[in-house]
Amino acid sequence: MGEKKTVDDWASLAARELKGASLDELVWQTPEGIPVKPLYTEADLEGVDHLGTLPGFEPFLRGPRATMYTGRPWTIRQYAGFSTAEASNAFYRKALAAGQQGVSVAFDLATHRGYDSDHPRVLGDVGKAGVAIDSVEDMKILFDGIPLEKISVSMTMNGAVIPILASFIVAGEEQGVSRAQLSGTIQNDILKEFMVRNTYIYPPEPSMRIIADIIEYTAKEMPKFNSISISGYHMQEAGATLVQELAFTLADGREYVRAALAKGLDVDAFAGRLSFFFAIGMNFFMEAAKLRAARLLWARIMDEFEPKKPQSKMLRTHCQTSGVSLQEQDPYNNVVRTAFEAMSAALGGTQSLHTNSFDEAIALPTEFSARIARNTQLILQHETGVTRVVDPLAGSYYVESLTNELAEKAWELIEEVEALGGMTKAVNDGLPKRLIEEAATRKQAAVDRGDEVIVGVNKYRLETEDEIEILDIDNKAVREAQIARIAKTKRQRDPQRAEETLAALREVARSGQGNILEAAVEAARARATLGEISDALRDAFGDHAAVPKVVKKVYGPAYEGEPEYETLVDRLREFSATLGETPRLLVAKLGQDGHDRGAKIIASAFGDIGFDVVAGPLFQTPEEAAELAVKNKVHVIGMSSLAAGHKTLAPQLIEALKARGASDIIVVVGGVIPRQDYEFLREAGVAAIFGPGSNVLDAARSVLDLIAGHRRN
Ligand code: DCA
Repeated sequence: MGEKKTVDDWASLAARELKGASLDELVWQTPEGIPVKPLYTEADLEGVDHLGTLPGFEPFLRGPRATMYTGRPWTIRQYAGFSTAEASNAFYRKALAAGQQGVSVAFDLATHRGYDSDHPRVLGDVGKAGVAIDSVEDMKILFDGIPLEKISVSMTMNGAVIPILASFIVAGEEQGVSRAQLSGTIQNDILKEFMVRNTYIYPPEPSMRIIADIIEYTAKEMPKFNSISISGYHMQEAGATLVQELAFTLADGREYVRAALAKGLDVDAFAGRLSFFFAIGMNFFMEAAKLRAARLLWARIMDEFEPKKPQSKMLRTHCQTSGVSLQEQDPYNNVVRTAFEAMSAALGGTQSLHTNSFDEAIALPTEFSARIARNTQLILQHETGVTRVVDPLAGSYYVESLTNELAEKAWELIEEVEALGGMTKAVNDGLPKRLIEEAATRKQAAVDRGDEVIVGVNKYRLETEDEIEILDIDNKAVREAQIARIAKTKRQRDPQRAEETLAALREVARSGQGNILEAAVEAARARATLGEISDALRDAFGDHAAVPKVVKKVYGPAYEGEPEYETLVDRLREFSATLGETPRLLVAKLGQDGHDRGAKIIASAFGDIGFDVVAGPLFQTPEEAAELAVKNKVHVIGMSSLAAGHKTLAPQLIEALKARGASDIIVVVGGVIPRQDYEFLREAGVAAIFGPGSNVLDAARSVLDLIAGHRRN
């Protein structure tokens, strides 16, 4: 073996291998600001004080259970919801028979935002990105034949959380399962909605009360139900670094604990049923380290509330592989991406996992793609041996060091939030949103420049892409069926009872006395609809309206001095001079789709390039967007669509412009648009389409060409 070598010996050997290049060039600066070195040794663990802890014991860094997957593997919980309750029910039953272990419901955007399917604002949204639920009747169909006393159900719902949870409780009751037997999780995490996902309804303060009421109700009545799923997932999807995801999620958690304590609850009565949800992206080791760091920090945060039960300090989490890491180009690559991400989640010690289907960058999964996604987990659990040892990465110099660095960096940010007065205040001030949007814009620039390689997108791109089969939902048929069922439910109910229970709910909301969920259960039982229950709360709380803000000078500076960027900026300047004004673009978000990462990046980058950008508010109808475009005399509307509403909404927008004599305004569409829909959109009058993976500079050049061409015609 010879004499023991030192790190200095290694450095000189490495320098020889590098033939004169500096070792520093091998250091990878991650978006988190963590310099990842080419080599980690024992020396990197000096002063790391979490080493030597054991799973099942505080601070749970090595896992919440002593035996972890050796005793019971994580739950395979695929997130799904399709058009109608009938279609979704059939899908869940098949999936459960094929190895899935828990249900996870995706609702459509109309439901998320508290609108019944017959509401005029949701024409393009019903049944599109999930299942439409309007009342207990739909909920009963959704779980028909699924034994709710055995199968745990997760529901991703935040805005309309009250009517959804109330309907679930009543559906269980009418299936013969008491609320005390119901197991599962409700997302119920509103702070991150204000930050990134935007499916809120009411302003922050009453929204926090709703959460506290749900925690109170479930603590008393539903001991097996997780009252909240405190989610960082959507932050990472919106572009957050892992440190931001970690810090803001845990800071949100702390805020919810405070809200529940303020209701007079004992911390041990509810803390064991708080759960978490993280994204797992492509940074393999760092993602696993993130979950370990999360458990460490949560135990530290919970210490402050002095719980007596160890479970109250235990972070249990669901994970989902990263949606934004999926690409439209060469889509089978996504199977590979998802498999690596799933492995990382398992190495990090997740309790439950969703693996994305490879076609999810463009549409809802087909039966085929859903099967591959589910099998990815089954193969991990049964064939790789990853479940045989608890926390197998423990002791790795690199992973332990990363765990420590992530924890330290996230703690600094958590302290920054504390200094602002906690997360509700920080969210109101806009700090988290701004930091995340800056990170997203920086990442886009890195991808556009090719600094960050995405196989099949900005490198190794195929010359021709094969078409893959995707699922298309007939939104009109779903809407008609839902409208018929709403009418039937209303015909069959006792109208007076529905009215009385809604009035009682309104009173509980207004007075601040009583529990909102408890009152809503009565209304749901009387067959008040989701829209009616949401409106009763709207009467008391009002609607939240966010003012769109756009990040400036992040994209541009990332391109400083690059000829292709400078050329475009010069071209725009010259063109503006001939045009006599700066080209103006309205970035429009139509329907109930609140995913605004793409819209924000476009607004920010186009602004830096030199366009005059009007950032439209969220949730506009096509008429409202057309009105805004005419008022601002824009040359182009860039409609961003990520929730499959484009085939309904784009033609309506073009019609609305026509009706205002503004057909000269060019309409382009960007976002998650399947290639199969391009022709339809072009025929409807859309001038250009920018699908997933579009380079922003290319898009800006095309938009400029379109305006110039338009002038000449
Ligand atoms: N030995 C003994 N018991 C175990 C072990 C083990 N090694 N591992 C798990 N268990 C038990 C748990 O204690 C739990 O029972 P309990 O509820 O009575 O405590 C049961 O098995 C289920 O395990 P758990 O780890 O809680 O897994 P899930 O029920 O799947 O819950 C959780 C995961 C993250 C807590 C939950 O909030 C969830 O399912 N979230 C999903 C959110 C979601 O789908 N979002 C979609 C976007």
